[in-house]
Amino acid sequence: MDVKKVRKDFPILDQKTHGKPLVYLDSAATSQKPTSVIEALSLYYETMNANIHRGIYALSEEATQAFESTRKKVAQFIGAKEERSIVFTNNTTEAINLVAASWGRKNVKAGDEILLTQMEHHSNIVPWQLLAQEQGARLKYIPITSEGELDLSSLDSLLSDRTKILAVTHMSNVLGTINPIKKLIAKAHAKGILVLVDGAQAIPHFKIDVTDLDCDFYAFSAHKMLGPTGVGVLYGKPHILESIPPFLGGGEMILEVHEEYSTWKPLPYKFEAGTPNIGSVIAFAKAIEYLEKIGMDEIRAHEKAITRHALLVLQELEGITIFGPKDVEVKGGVVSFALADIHPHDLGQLLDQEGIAIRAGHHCAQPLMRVLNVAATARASFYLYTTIEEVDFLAETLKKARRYFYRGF
Ligand code: 7TS
Repeated sequence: MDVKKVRKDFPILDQKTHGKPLVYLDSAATSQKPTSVIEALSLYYETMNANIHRGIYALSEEATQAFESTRKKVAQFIGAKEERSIVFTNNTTEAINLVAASWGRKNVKAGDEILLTQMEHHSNIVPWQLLAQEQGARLKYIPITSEGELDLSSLDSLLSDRTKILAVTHMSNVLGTINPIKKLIAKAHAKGILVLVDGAQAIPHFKIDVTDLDCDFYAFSAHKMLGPTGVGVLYGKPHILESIPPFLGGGEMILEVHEEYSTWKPLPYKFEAGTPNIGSVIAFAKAIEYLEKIGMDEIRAHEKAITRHALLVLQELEGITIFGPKDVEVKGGVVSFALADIHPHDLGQLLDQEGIAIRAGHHCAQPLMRVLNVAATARASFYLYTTIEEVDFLAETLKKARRYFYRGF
């Protein structure tokens, strides 16, 4: 993979911020977009804009076809056997809310348990809390080790007779930990427990095959994998999706509406109420094409090299604490850290002055922050366009920041 060549496809990376070249180290929040995606979005509005699934004219047919061809591409990309198992949502958050509301209300009752982990994003906690409060169910959490990996020593008892679902992130957005999802799924299934995987941080960075994993649900967002904002995907096993009620009601998802009741369209349309984000779904196909052209294994190898280098140079800084695993075999391109007692927000601001964009805060993982015993962390996250030079510049600038805070120069 030629990073210099890749970077030419991302026009925003040429930009200056505060007069300095932009060093974008916040891809875990959202990735940048290649020209092919940006152009597809504007081409849609220039040449194809029409509502879908209803027009009988050519323009609408064309838009419908393009929209549905993205569904096919998504299914192929994640190894789903059937296109009807791919539901478009607005984002990962909505995909998880769909499962918690539609599957949850039907299957989770008073006294039942929902198993999460201590490293979940709020998107994979709050929907379950809403469900648990409504149904009188209980939330339990798989703890983490001091290295930031899941502590599976008590898994057998946590997967209890009352557990209905295990909802777990494939990769932590704070620690970078890549969880042993396949093993967790097998363990849960052996006890008849369903598994939802929050794949928001995984699918942009390495090859996923939902059929091989045998997960029941897999949720992710297009905007973290080179696609536009406003598009998410819920993969669900068709027989499970068939068995649960719609999430949102309205146009596009019905067969017939009577005064007192309605009937639903078949999958996946039952779960796609209202006009979707048509142009962005269509442009999302170009993001997948881009990832496939480079190759997910190449992307993973590049990010491993970048992360290994980042761990090496950051660990040399006096007073640094790095949260999460140090072994890139179980860690993606996310490095959270604290530098002495400098507040992460101050660090973020100082880095911004030098053109470096990192994230500082609780990263929508407040329960994890409590486990780590910090209010916030600074976080650098990488993608296929990140260079070794950028990581070196981050380390150098952090060194400067430390001097500035402690010696005033
Ligand atoms: N799950 C994980 C693991 C995430 O990292 C995020 C977003 C979400 C769910 C929610 O995705 P959304 O597209 O629905 O918003 N994570 C981050 C982040 O780390 N910084 O900003 C957003």
